Amino acid sequence: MTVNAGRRAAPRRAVLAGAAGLLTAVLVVGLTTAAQAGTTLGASAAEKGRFFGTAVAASRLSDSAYTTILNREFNQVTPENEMKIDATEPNQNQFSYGNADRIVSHARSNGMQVRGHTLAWHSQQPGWMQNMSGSTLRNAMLNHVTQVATHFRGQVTWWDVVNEAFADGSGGGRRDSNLQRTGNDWIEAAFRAADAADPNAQLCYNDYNIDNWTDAKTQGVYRMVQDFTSRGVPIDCVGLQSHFTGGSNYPGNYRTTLSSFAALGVDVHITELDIRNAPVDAYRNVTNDCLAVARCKGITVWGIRDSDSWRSGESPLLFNGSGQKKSAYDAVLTALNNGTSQPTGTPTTPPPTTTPPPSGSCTASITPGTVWGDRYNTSVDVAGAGTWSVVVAITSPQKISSTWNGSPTWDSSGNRMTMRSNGSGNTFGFTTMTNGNSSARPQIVSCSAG
Ligand code: G2I
Repeated sequence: MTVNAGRRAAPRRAVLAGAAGLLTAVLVVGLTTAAQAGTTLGASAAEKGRFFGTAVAASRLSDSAYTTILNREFNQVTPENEMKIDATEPNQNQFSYGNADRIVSHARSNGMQVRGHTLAWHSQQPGWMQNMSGSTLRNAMLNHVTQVATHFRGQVTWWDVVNEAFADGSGGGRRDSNLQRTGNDWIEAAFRAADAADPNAQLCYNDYNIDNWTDAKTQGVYRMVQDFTSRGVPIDCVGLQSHFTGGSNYPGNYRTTLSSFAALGVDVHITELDIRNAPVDAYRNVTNDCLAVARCKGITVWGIRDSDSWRSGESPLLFNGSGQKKSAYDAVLTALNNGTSQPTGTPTTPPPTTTPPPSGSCTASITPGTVWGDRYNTSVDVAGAGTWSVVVAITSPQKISSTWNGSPTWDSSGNRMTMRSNGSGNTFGFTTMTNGNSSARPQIVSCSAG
């Protein structure tokens, strides 16, 4: 754990120093022309020690209406497609950085930080990579990570090292892909290669549908990050893409998800925010949730105007096609201006490796135990409270057959167990009979203190 924290201490200082610089600039402006402070998304976020960014397409940099908004409102950019594998290595070992370099250059000359997106992904692979497998693919992937992270060394603040590696659905496991088939350690191998190529970049895992804390996919990513931080795999941050649509709405427990990841000792970023029809409430809630979590360092929207969006038909962004601010823009800016400040003036104090959970709640994390043919063990560690009750959901027809170090009660379906502390410490465990379903795994529903 401390290996991880120590390794990332220097880049973290660099990021905060950058934010502090922005803050200083904003404060100086504020002293001279007070009306300027907090009147744009980027300036207001910087006052709170955070970034507010957008995805940028190189093809739009020649559109002055676009760059006017970009330069005025945002202090962070993510190239929307230009750093993907098919763009940067279209032929094996022939690297192509023109469009990505144009975005980086624009960003840096306008004081914006850059998020690199993305070094390793099952999608947008060039044809030569799609046809590879095994150690040939593993080596090609690692070479790609090394080459690209080296090219942008010193220019990219954060890298989405690995993107979208977990499966949707109930299992909480990895997505099948050619990369996954090279071995389960492909993700940590990519992080180690990125770390070696650019030790000062902040290294992130990025995914969608990891917004709802009780979803199996969220829990699966959480367990991976927990495993990485405990073993010293170099990871600094988790990106929640947060593409909210009718089928994947803003969840009421979003803040719990942010704070739970943060409690693992990583920063959290909202990396690709867009919301169908741009409802004011959801945009406000997302902003407030980020501001409520000290390690939520910033928000990136996935495009500037609705017409720039990958799903423009849903009008999910903060500016309309004419570049005018929408109601959601006002809601976000107001939330930013009213929000919690980050201690940007003291950037050298490292943040704690665990963040206290919100009062009245606690954090429960699952560690898988021994698996037999017909049953398996699970243990749960509770942090943030001395006395607690944890609700665990089981997937029928699985059934919990025995428990230890806690006092269980059951709901009428038998699929939910509430485990209360009984003075035996902060770790409890149980055995689950698979009853024919060997893939489902228990999920934490909630953790309440007291
Ligand atoms: O799908 C939305 C996002 C989900 N998370 C990862 C992001 O990287 C992803 O972004 C989208 C871009 O917004 C799209 O612009 O990723 C798509 C696939 O990479 C992008 O679409 C691609 C089209 O598939 C290509 O046909 C097209 O040439 O955009 C390219 C450039 O317009």
